[in-house]
Order: sequence, then structure tokens, then C-alpha cells
Amino acid sequence: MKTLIRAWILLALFASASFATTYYVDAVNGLDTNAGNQAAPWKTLTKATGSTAAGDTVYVKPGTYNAALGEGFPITITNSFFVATTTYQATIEESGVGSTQVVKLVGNASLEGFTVKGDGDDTVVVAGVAGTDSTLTIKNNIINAANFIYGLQCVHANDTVSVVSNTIYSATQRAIFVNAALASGSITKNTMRDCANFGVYSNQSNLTVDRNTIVRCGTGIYADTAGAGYTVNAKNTIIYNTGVRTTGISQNGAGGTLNSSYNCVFGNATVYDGTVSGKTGDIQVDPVFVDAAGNNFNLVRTSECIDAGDPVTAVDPDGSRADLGAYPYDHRPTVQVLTPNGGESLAGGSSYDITWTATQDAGIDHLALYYSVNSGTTYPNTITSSVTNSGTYAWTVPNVSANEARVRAIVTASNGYTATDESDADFTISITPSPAPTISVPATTTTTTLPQKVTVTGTPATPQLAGAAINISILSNEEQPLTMYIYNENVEIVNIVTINAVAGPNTFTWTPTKDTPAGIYRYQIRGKSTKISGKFLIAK
Ligand SMILES: [Ca+2]
Ligand SMILES: [Ca+2]
Ligand SMILES: [Ca+2]
Repeated sequence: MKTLIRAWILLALFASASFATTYYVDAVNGLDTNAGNQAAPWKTLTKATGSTAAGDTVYVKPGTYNAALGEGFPITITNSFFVATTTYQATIEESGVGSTQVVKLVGNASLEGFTVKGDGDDTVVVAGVAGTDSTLTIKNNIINAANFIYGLQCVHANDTVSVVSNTIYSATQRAIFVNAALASGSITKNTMRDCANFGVYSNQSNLTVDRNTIVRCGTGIYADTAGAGYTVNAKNTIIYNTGVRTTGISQNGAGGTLNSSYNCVFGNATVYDGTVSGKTGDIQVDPVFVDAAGNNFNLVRTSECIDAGDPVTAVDPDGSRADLGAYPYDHRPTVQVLTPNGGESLAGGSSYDITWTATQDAGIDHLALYYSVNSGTTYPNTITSSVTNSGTYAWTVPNVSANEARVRAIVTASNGYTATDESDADFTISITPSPAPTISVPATTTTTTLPQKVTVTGTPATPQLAGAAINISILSNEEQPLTMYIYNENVEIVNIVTINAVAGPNTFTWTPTKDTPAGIYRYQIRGKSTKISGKFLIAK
């Protein structure tokens, strides 16, 4: 019993110490009186923030989380991780409640995948809290900072903060304000646009600013590195301030370092201000966005920001050297198999049109097509190793039986990059049985292929006298070997005569001896497909 109790206590301790819980919130279908699990989600983030323990994760369904729903602001996420189940579709909206902030992250916490906005005041998202050294992640959010001074503000020294792939826009002053002596901060792949004074403002922190796109934000990156000697590494970032005043990259304060490398600064009145180190790989050219005015900051194919990043930076998703900015250009083509895409029933030996779409703005060189008979586990069978990008290939379906057939297309773009797609599901191929063979005989050969006949002309005169020659004449209609067998009454062969008959009259001759017994004898002449028999009498 003691052992059992001790085991129970240990289990309870272990559970409370080690097992984080997963909760769900659903503005549309949830209830705050629910248990907060997937089947019975809570309704509000406020309920979740007040119910979670350290290390818990809260998945948030699409919906609008506002005061009308019952939310209290700021939403304060403490030592837990809030993740939107559908990116950007869970909107946290502080409006009409007078809060100076919308979301606050406290302790080891994260905010991922949300749209966050409000009616304005100080800061949309605040990360950190005094007295607690924390690790914080702000990832994949849209932070609408209209009427707020700051989009994101990091407020506590000694925190480690990751700010990744967010879009932050329309702050009246700064998109990201690092207002603390961060132990380590990384601001990576974010888009900051239309913030009046600064994209990134670093106030005495250690910070890496990497692969961001900063557009129309006054000064792109500003670092006060004074005092203890902080280091800001700014690289692979596009700062594009066309039509806006001020500076690309700006340093202030005595001590510390602001390194700039592989940045593209374009359209600013001043490229560098203060003491900016390095500048390796920095360029000042128009990055050539797809549509800067329409906030599409993808790069066109000819942009000089493509493959211009720091060679030591991780490669882009297409495997190429890092691009500058938050939106790497993808050198790879796209391809999609349209037919067969699963569910078709094809007849072996028939012709079937394989169709696809394939694009790359550099052009498509060719495609190769293959098929699988094991649900796509392998594609060992080549349909064609090279076909132009016409969108259609007339395939002579192999005459095989396959219930798990799929087609794969591998497209090669003019730039050498490839992409692959397959049928989404299995199709079938059935064997078409071979038809009964038909043999046609050309009319001109008919006469020569007919069985030949041997015609016996003239029955030997009977009775024959033993010792006299017996002549048996036949008419053959072609050259052929003929054999005549002569049998006695006991069906014993008494003589064999072979001739090479000519076309026309031929004669067999047999001369019985005087000892040949009298009796009835039979002859049989065998030719090609022919037997002819007869009989004669030998008298004494
Ligand atoms: Ca407000
Ligand atoms: Ca690249
Ligand atoms: Ca597919």
C-alpha cells in the first residue's frame, strides 16, 4: 500500500511538472463554461489566458475576438503559446475599450498566426515584462498598427526575442521598437511598411535584423548602440523608401557597433547615417517589386536583389543563395498534372491525353512523364523523357493490369530548375484482350497451296502374269517424290518403288519374279497429302 501511494504521488508530481496541456478557443462555437478541449472549446481568449499553466498551448479558431465577445484588454498571454489554427483568420481586435495595448506577452510566451488590431493608442503587441528574463516568439502575424505609436515593442532587458515573418504596418512612429537591452533579438523576414518614423528602432540591444522588407518607413533601421557596447547586425534587408524622407541605415551613440552587409537601400535621402560598419555586399538599386504601391513586395525575375544575400545565410527554399528581403524569388517552375488525376479507368493499348500546366517566367524547357503502378511509391516507367510544354501528351496506355496507377510530370525550366507533380490519386488500367488472329491468303497463292493429287491412269491389266512387268501410270500436277507400296494378301509389303515424279504423266514399274505367289495384290501411292490405292491380280 505504501508503494502504491508513493507511485501515485510520483505520478502526480510528474504530470504536473512535465505535461503541458493543449486547449482550444473558438469564438463561433465555443463556450467559456466548456472544458477548453478540442471537442468543447472555450469562447474567449480571456478565459484561456486565465486558465492556462506554464507551457500550455492554446489553439485559436477563426473568428473575431473583441469586447463584444467578452474579451478584456490587453489580452495577456503568460508563459503559454497561442497559435491561430488558420493563419490570419483569428482576429484580435481592441476597439472601444480604451486599452493602450492589444496583446501583451509575459514570460516564455508566443503569438503565432493572428491578425491584431485596435482603435489605437500606444502599442499593438508588447513583449516582455519587468523582472522576468524570458524567451518570446512573435511569428506570422499581421499587426495593423493604424493609430498606434508602435506595432511591436520589446520592453524588457535580458529577454530573447524572435520576431519572424510578421507584417507590421501603419504605425504613427515605429513598426518595431526594441526598447530594452535584449540579450538576443532576431528580427527576420518581416515586412514593415508605412510607419511614419522607423522600421526597426533598436535602443541599446543586441539584435540581428535579417531578410526584412522595409518600405516607406522614414528611417529603415536605426540603432542606438551606446553605453555597454551593443551590436546590431543588419543584413539581407531591403529598405525602400521611395518618396519618403530620411535615412536607410542609421547609427547613434558612442560605443557598440552597427554592421551593415548585403542590404539594398534605395530611394532614401541618405543611405547611411552615423557610424555604420562593414557595408560588404550592400547595394543601392531599385529592388523592383512586383507592385510596391499595391504592397506586393515580391521580386521580379530581373531584380538585382535575387541571389544577392550573404553567402553564409541559409539558402532560399529553392536551394539558391539567399535573396534580399522577406520574399525570396523562387527560381523553380510550377507544374500540375491535370489528367489523369485519380479515379479514371483507362483501357490498355488505348490513347489517352495526359494534360498539365507548367509555368516559370523564365520559360519552360521541357517535361518528362512517368507512370507508377504502386500508388506512386516508385515511378520506374518512362512515358516520354522529353516533351514540349504544350499541355497535352497523347499517351499510348500500356496493356497492363494496374489498380494503383499514377502519372508523374517533372518539368525543367529554361533556368535549369525543376519541379514535380503527380496524379493526386490512383487510376486504373485494364488489359484489352488480343483479338482472334485473322489469316488472309493472297488470291495468287491459292493454286500453289492446294493439296496436290496423284491421278492413276489406266488400271493395270489383270490378271498379270508373274515375271511380266506391271506398269502403273499416274498423272502428277507438280514435281514431287512419290512412293508406291505393294502389299500381298497378308498386308505384308512385298516391294517399294520410289520415283521423283514430274508434273505430268509418270509410270511405276514392278516386275514380279516367277516365284511371286499368285494372288490379289494391293498398291498404295503416297505423295504430298495424297494416297491412292488400287489392286491387281497375279496369276500363274
Ligand atoms: Ca485602444
Ligand atoms: Ca535566391
Ligand atoms: Ca498533383
